[in-house]
Amino acid sequence: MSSATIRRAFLDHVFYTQGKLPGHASGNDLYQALAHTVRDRLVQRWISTAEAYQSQPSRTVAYLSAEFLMGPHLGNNLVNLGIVEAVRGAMATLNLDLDHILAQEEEPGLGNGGLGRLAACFMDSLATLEIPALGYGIRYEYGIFHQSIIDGMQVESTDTWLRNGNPWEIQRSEWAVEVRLGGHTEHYTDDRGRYRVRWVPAKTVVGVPFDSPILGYRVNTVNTLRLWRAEATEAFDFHTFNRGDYLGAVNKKVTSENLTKVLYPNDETQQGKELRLEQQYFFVACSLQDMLRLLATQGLPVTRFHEKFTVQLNDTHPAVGIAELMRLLIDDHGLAWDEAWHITRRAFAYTNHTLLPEALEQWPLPLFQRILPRHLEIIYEINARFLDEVRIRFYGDESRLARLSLISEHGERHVRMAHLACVGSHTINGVAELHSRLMREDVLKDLYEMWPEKFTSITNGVTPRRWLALANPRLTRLVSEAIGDGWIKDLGQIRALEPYADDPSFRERWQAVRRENKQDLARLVRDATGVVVDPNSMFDVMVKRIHEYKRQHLAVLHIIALYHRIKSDPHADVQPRTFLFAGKAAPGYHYAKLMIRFVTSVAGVVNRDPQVRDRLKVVFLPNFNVTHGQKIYPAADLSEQISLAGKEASGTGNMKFAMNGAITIGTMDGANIELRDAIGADNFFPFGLNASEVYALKAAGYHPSTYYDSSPELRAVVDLIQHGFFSKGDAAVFRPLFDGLLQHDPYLLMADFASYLHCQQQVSAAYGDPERWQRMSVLSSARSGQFSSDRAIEQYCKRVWHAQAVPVCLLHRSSGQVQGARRAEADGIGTFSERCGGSGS
Ligand code: 26Q
Repeated sequence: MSSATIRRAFLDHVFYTQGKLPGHASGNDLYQALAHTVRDRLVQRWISTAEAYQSQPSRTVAYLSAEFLMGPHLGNNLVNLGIVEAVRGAMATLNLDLDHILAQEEEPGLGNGGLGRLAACFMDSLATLEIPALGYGIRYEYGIFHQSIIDGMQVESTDTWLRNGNPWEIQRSEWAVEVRLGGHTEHYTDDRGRYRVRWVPAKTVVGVPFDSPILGYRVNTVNTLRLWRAEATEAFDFHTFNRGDYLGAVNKKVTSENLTKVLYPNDETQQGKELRLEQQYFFVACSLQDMLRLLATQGLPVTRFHEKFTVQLNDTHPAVGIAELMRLLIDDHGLAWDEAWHITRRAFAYTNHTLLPEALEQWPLPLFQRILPRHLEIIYEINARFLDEVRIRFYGDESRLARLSLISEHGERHVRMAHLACVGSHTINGVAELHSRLMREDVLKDLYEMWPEKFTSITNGVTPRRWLALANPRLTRLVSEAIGDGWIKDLGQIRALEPYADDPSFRERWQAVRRENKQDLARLVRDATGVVVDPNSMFDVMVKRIHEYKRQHLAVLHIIALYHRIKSDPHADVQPRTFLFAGKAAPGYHYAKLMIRFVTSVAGVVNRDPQVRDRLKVVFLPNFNVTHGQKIYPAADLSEQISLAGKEASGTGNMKFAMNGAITIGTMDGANIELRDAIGADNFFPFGLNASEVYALKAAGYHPSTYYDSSPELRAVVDLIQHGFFSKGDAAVFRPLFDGLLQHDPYLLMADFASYLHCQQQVSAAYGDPERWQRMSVLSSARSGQFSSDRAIEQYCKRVWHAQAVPVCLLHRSSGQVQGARRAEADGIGTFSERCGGSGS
C-alpha cells in the first residue's frame, strides 16, 4: 500500500465523499476522507473474514457488553494495518499533518470506564488472535457525558459523538429484529396437549444493527462490533395513524427511540431505572435473535446453539439473556425445559467486575414484572428448580436457601442478577487473583460452595497496540530498535528489554523519550487548563473514575501535607512534583463531585502561592477519556493506584501506566498485587493495609479519630481543610468530606495516611536518583508482558470458551469464481477469488 495510492484514494474521498475541493476541506472533511480511505482498505478483509467464518464449523465468541469504550478508530486501524508512516508521508505531500487529522475524530465513548474499556481491549485481542468473535452492545446516541470544570466544579454536557456522522459503521437494516416489552402472558394447551405460554407485549420496538470493523494487528481478521439502535415499528404506529392521530404516532416513535438514546453515567452503583432495564433486555434480545439467525444460515438446528456460540456476559448487565434464551427455545422453538436449560447453561459464562455489594445489580420485582413478565416467570421456574437442588445438597439449611435465592426477600423483593448469571453459566470468573478469591470467600460465597468447579480467575489485560504502539510511538520505536517489534503481538517478548535497564546509553534515550512525552502532555495541560507545568518535575498521576473507594482524597491529603511542610519550613526537602488528576464523577454522586471540587480548590491555593508554586503544581484535567489517556499514560512518572485493599476488582489503568514505564505507588488491591509480583518489589512502591488487615481492623472496631489525635501532621492537614483554608474561609464547603473522615471513614484514609506519606517519601528519594528511577522505569515496561489482553483472551479461549483461531484467507475481487462468488455477483460488484497464506497484503 504505497503512499501514492493512499494519497490518490484520500483525494478522491475529499472530492467524492465529502464533496469538497482540497483547498476548501475542513478538519472534519480531511478526517472523514482519511477514515473512508482506511475503511476501504478494511472491507476486503472484513468480507473475507465473514466468508471464512461462514464456511467453517468454528465456535464464535459472542461478547455481550452494555459498554464498549472503543476510543478513536482511525489511528488504531493505521497501527494494525501497519501503514502509519505511509499515511503520514502521503499526508505530508499534501502539506497535511497526520496527527492533526487524527485529533479530529470524536471518540465513541460508549462506556463509563474500566469495564467498557476492557471490552474494547478484548475486541482488539480477539481479532489479533484470529478468534471468530462478535461484540454485541448498544449504539448509544449520546455516550458518556462531556465533563467541563466551571468554578472548580464538574459540569456535564451531552456527548454528541455522531454529530458529523460515523464513517466506521455500516447500518444493516436487513438484519433488523423486533423486541417486545411489557404486557402480560397467557397460558394455554397446544394441539399436542402441551402446556404453552404466549407473551402478549404492550409494545414492540425494532433493533437495527450497526456494524463496525475490528481489525486485528497485522492479520486478515476483521471481526465485527455490532451495536443495536432502537427504532419504532411501523406496525406499532398503525393504529394510532388510523385514528388520525399523527402527532400521537410520532410521539410513540420518539418514545421507542429513547431506548438507546443515552448511556447511564453511573458505574459501581445501580439505581432501579426502568429505561436501563429496557436497554439491557433490548440489546440482549436483539443479539440472541441475531445469533439464531446466523445459526440458521449455517443450517444448524437451535439445539446446537451452544456448540456454535459461546456467550460471555460482561458483568450482569446482559444476564437477562439467560432467561431470554430459555424463552426463545421453549416458547418460540418448542423445546422442553430440560433440553433448553442444557443448551443455555452450556452457552453462557459470566465475568464479575465488582466487590462492592452495593454495585451488585438487583431489579425491583414489580418493575421487572412490568417490563418482562414472561422472563420473570422463567426466572421463578429457574429459581424453583435451583432451590430444589440446594435443598438436597444442603439438607435443612434454611438460611442458605434465602441467601441463594434469585429473589431477595429483604424489604422490597428484587431479582438478583448475579445469582441468575451464576446459575445459568458454566463458568464464572473474577478479574484478578485477589478479586476472584474475595468473590469466592465473600460476595458470591454461597454460589461458590454450590459449584466450586465453575469458578475461575482471569486477570485483566490491556492491548499493547493501542496503549503502547499507538499511544507511545517514541517508546515503541526505541523498544523495537533494541529488541525488534515482535513484542507488539507477543508482549511477553518485551522482557528482552531487561538487560537494557543497565545500559546507560539506553537509559538516556529512554529518559529522552519520556521527557518528550512529558512536554507533549504539558502542552495539552496548558491548552486545556491554562496551568503551566514543568516537565522536569515528577508527573504524579491519578486518572480514573472518581470514587470514594479509589481514594482521590487520600492523594489530596498528601498534597496538603507537602504544602504544609513547605509553608512551615521553606527549606523543607520536597521534590518538585506535578500532581495530575482526571476522571468523571457520576452526575448524581455528590460526594464524588465534591472530591473534584476539593482537588480544584487545593490546586487553586497551591498553584497561586509563590512560596510553593515552583515546587508543587496541581492540575485537574477535564474530560478524561481514551484520547486523553493516550497522552497521559506515556508521560506519567508515578502511577497512583491507591484504592482501599479489597475494593478494586482489578484496575486496568495500573497496567497501562506500568507498560509505558511509570512507577506504581499502590495498595495491595486488585491486579496491583500481580503487578508488584511481576515487576519486582524493588520497582514498585506498596503501602497500606492489605485486604485481611482491613477486614481485621474493621472487625475489631475502627476509630479514625485516634489517628487524627496521634499524628500532628495528619491533624494539621485535616485542620487546614476544616478551617476552610482551601475554601476561602468557608468551613462548610468540604465538611461533608471530613466529618465523615473523623467519624466513619469507611475507606480507611486515616489508617493508611501515615503509610502512604512514608511511601511517598521513598518515591521522592528514588526520583531524586535519576539513574535508579530510569532503571526502574525500563524494568517496569520490560516486566509488564503478562498484562497484555492477548494473554487474558488466550486464557478465556482455553478455559472458558473452547474457541480456536480461524486464520482468514483473503478473497480477491477478480473474474475467478471461487467461494463467495455467488454473493458477490448478487451484490453486483464482480466476483472474488481466494488467496490463502501469509497475512496482510
Ligand atoms: C449498572 C446498572 C445500572 C446502571 C449502571 C450500571 C453499571 C455500569 C457500569 C455498573 C458498573 C459499571 C462499571 C463497572 C466497572 O467499570 N468496573 C471495573 O471493571 C474493570 C474491568 O474489569 C476493573 O478493572 C475495575 O476494577 C472495576 O471497577
